[in-house]
Amino acid sequence: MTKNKVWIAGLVALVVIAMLLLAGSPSVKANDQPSSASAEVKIDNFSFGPETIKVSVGTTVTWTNRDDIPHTVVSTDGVFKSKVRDTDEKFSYTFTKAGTYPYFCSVHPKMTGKVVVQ
Ligand SMILES: [Cu+2]
Repeated sequence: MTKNKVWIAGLVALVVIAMLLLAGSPSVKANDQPSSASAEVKIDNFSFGPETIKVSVGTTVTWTNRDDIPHTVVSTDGVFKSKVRDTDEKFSYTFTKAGTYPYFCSVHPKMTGKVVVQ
């Protein structure tokens, strides 16, 4: 009987510890997650502004076409590619790896920009 009680007490302690760990893990995860950062690039007057933008890994960059002419946002290395964006239309891409991502507008290839992910 007494041995059984000790065993049960140990089991209960284990369950309590497991529950504490489980309860604690979401907040740990939330702290570890890179804040869902975002950055904006405006397309206006046939240019991307800012032309070079530096962001941290996990950042979602949103391009907004403020021009009255359709544009696209196309990665030079094929990492991302928007459809033709008309006035006030947006395109977003989340950068999950560090690196330099040059891009251009496929309608006007002289329009270029760069996203630097650190
Ligand atoms: Cu364009």
